[in-house]
Amino acid sequence: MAALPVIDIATMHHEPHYTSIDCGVYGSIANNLELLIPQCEQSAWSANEIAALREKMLAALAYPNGDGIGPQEVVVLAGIEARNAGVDPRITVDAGAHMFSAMAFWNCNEPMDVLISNGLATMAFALPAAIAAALHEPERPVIAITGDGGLLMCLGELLTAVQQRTRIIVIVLNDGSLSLIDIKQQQREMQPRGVRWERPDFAEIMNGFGGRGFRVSETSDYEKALVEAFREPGPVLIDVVIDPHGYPQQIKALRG
Ligand SMILES: Cc1ncc(C[n+]2csc(CCOP(=O)(O)OP(=O)(O)O)c2C)c(N)n1
Repeated sequence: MAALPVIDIATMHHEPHYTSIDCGVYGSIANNLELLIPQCEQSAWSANEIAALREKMLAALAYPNGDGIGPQEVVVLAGIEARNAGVDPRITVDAGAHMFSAMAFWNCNEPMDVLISNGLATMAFALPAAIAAALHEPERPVIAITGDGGLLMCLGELLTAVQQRTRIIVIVLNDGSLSLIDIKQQQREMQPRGVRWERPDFAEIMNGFGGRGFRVSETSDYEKALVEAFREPGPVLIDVVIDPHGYPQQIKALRG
């Protein structure tokens, strides 16, 4: 890790566990930044250097091709089909191995275009956050990107989404596992314990709640489901049976 001074800029002082702070600036972030920025030197980084670094990071995070649909493909195709449909969805992202592809490969333009529980990183965030975002701005579609474990923790909220007629698309990356924890167990050479199950059929569950559910395991079916989903006014769920084999490599690239 690089030995660099850490400046903590936050609304409130809270000692983070992942670093030690050399200097803290607390209070209104906007006001404090306004005061600080004029005192800072221009960054020595050029726009080209930043772009090259970004490309390098994305290439390192690329999800390796396998037998089925991978998480990177899930995220990238959702972006392409949104553009084809002429919409600019907000996304919400859950906690788990799927979040790395969501955060790396979704392009956004404005603050609040992507909502994630950062730091606390709680599971079962993406679906309720998507409902709240859709109620806040009903015309703008919201995509909730979640793992099957996170969705199982808040399944009843699918009914809330139906009752409230929210314009949300829940994309569940269904791998029948708490992959992030499963991988940590494997890294420690432990037996898999309490982290795997038969992949549930979330499309059936969504249909049972009165929403629209699709279950896909082929790229072409996923694309068709996305086209339908962006046409729907009410909530849709796309249950994507994914190939999780590349998660360990991706996590290694990110966390070392
Ligand atoms: C409420 C809560 N419980 C436990 C955790 C610890 N945790 C982080 S990721 C994860 C597994 C997530 O599994 P899943 O939703 O299936 O996503 P995947 O890792 O398979 O992509 C767990 C248990 C957490 N972040 N939040």
